[in-house]
Amino acid sequence: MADAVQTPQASFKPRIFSGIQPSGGLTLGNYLGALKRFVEKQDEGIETIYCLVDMHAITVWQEPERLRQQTREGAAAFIAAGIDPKRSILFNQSQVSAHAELGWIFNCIARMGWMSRMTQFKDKAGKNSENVSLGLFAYPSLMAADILTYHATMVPVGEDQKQHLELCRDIAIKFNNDYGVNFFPVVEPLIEGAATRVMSLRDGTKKMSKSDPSDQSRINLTDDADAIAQKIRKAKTDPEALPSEEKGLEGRPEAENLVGIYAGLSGTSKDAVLKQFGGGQFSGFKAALVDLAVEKLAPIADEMRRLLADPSHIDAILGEGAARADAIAAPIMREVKDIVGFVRSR
Ligand code: AQP
Repeated sequence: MADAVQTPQASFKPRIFSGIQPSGGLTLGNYLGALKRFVEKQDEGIETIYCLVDMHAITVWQEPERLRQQTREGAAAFIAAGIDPKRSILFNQSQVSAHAELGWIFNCIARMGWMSRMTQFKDKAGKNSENVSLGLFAYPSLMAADILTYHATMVPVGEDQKQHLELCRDIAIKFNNDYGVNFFPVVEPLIEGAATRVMSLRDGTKKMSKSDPSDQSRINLTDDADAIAQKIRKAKTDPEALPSEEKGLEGRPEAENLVGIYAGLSGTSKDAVLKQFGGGQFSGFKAALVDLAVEKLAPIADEMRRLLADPSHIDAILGEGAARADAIAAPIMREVKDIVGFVRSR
């Protein structure tokens, strides 16, 4: 997108940043596409910074008390899923001012045309684009700021965020070229695993989303065993038996989705799942998927409930995380201000 020539990259320390919006309760899509992989990256020993992006959440209306609750619930989900707030930095975006400051500078780097091509904006704005917030339009430039204010080099995300990450790369390249510096890394998206795009349980062509009006379309991380079982049993399928190879899933979005969810939860591939279940009916496969989903997700929901009983403990974790995040971001922001030409007292 950026037409300028990229300057050679200085070497940047490997560092991971990613975030999730507290715009509702987290779903199985957030878990398989993002959270589960956040934990894997932490456990690989890479420096990891994870964020509840509450400033992104208010790009669409959020009831203030619900937003607070959802932010704590999101933090509880991170910890219950295996994020250790000592090994990773875990915080909420609005507590570190660098995100907003760099977001504004990037609003002045990114081009209107780049933003207009963002499919997520088009999907979310629909036919109502004159009436949505300016923040929703500028969402990807704040996202670029989230990442680049830490000089993060890798960003684990689900498939739906690929285009935003390409834009983040374009913003870094344009900033570096406009100011003749080699300051921001060109980030690498990490879109990996069998479940990078988990689809709605009611419609295999639509992404599973926390803001879908139908609760039956998703599995929430707070769902209990009964709700998980009921949603999987009712999940849309087709009348054919399961194929024995992955290519047999072509044109069968609901079947592909359930096989992908099984593979994501069990840490295998779709092919491996089909070797085990191919040729069988959905009823048997769904029963196995219920058992697997309950085995993996029920302990997370239990731990979330335990953590949420003490909101002040969660707030303290987020506060400590924010202080650690700020210690990385603030010196980078000072350099940005110098590069841009802002006067600041030393
Ligand atoms: N269905 C999904 N499959 C795989 N990955 C997914 N992610 C979200 N949904 C799926 C990944 O979760 C991370 C956080 O996403 P987000 O909450 O910041 O925003 P989103 O992608 O817009 O998620 P939702 O659930 O659809 O939220 P709403 O409904 O509020 O817009 C990202 O890495 C994303 O890829």
